[in-house]
Amino acid sequence: MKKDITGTLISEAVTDNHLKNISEKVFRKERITDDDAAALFEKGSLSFLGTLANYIREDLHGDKTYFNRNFHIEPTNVCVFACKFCSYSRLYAHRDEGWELSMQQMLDIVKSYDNNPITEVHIVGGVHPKMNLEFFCELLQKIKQHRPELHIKGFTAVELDYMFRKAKLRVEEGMKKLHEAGLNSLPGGGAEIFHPEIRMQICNDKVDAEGWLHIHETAHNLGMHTNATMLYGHIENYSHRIDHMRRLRELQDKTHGFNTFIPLKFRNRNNDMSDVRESSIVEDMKMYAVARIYLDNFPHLKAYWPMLGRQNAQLTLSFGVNDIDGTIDDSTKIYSMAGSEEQNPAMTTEELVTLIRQVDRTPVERDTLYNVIRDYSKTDFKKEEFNVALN
Ligand code: V47
Ligand code: SF4
Repeated sequence: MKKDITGTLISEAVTDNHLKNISEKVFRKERITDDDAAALFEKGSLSFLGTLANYIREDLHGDKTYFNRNFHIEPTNVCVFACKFCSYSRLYAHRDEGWELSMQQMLDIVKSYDNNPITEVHIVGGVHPKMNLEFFCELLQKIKQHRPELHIKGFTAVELDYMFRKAKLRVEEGMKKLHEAGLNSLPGGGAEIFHPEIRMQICNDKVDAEGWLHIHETAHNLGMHTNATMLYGHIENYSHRIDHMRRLRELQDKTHGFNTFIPLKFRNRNNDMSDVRESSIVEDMKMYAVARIYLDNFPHLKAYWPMLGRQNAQLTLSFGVNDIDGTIDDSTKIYSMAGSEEQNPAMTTEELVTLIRQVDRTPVERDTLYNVIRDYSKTDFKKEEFNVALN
């Protein structure tokens, strides 16, 4: 019923034939082409894109908006690479300005959550020349010995590529070792923009698109799930974004191993691209909406609230997003150092629930693999239980 009304309204309101065709494809649940995606970016109004993306989102998930309880460990910000957009890393030569956590310090962080019902630890950091595969296998084993049920989502394809090359192992061998040591899934970082025209200019010395995709495919073949990101809103154009999403959609057709796509808005403070203007909120919402429409085989679209800010994260829930990541804590520095308003990105479960309810969506706590931990639409939930002021 809802589909008919929305579909008819859209068809009547849109005068451009190409956009009209795209909307009809969406309501027929047909895949859109790269040309269609370009037309959406170039000609689609915000309200048109929002309507299509929200239609898909509600068809897949209704009002449900997922979050999880997680914490981050950032082992180091010392990095052998020098990505131009990165505000966070310090080169090895300047390691005295950075940090390096010892195995014990990282285990102490894990232990500090002993009485906390978190379900996931997210481990990601710079590429330190001395933190190798063996070190991380031992870390994973020790975390699992201490808390076997904790899901470990760790290491970008950039960190993994370097670790495996240093250990002189094929990706398949290295990944198997980490999986056996306790690694459950991979985060989506390091993807940036796959197209070489842009990748060469912003991060020419780290793993390329083919390497990134091969690492994720290998993880999928081992039965692991992974996420995918795209760093947008800098020097790339729409065709680069579409190329990036096309490569992801093709791999997903093959493996079905991706859980979530996470567009990451470029922030321009304290890095070598500070002269590049940040995208507007309108552009951000368009990005989320086109991603939701184009990536028809990705079950979830995530807005990472520490990067966007809380109110903008609320807005994304009308542009295709059905996940706003987790409670996190104040240990993640990658965005605060790049100029995000969230200098101490921590939200309690109560605050996350309130944030989602404020825009009339239903909060659902999930684990990393989207199994439901608690559905806040159920009758055991008392509204007064969570009524937290958010600023
Ligand atoms: O790959 C670095 C990005 C990523 C900047 O999988 C920047 O659940 C904007 O991938 N402006 C790492 N972005 C973080 C990441 C991530 C985050 C949250 C959840 C998940 C997940 C993954 O951060 C890097 C890079 O694309 N980044 N600097 C910057 N100045
Ligand atoms: Fe290193 Fe990652 Fe920063 Fe690039 S984005 S410099 S790989 S920490």
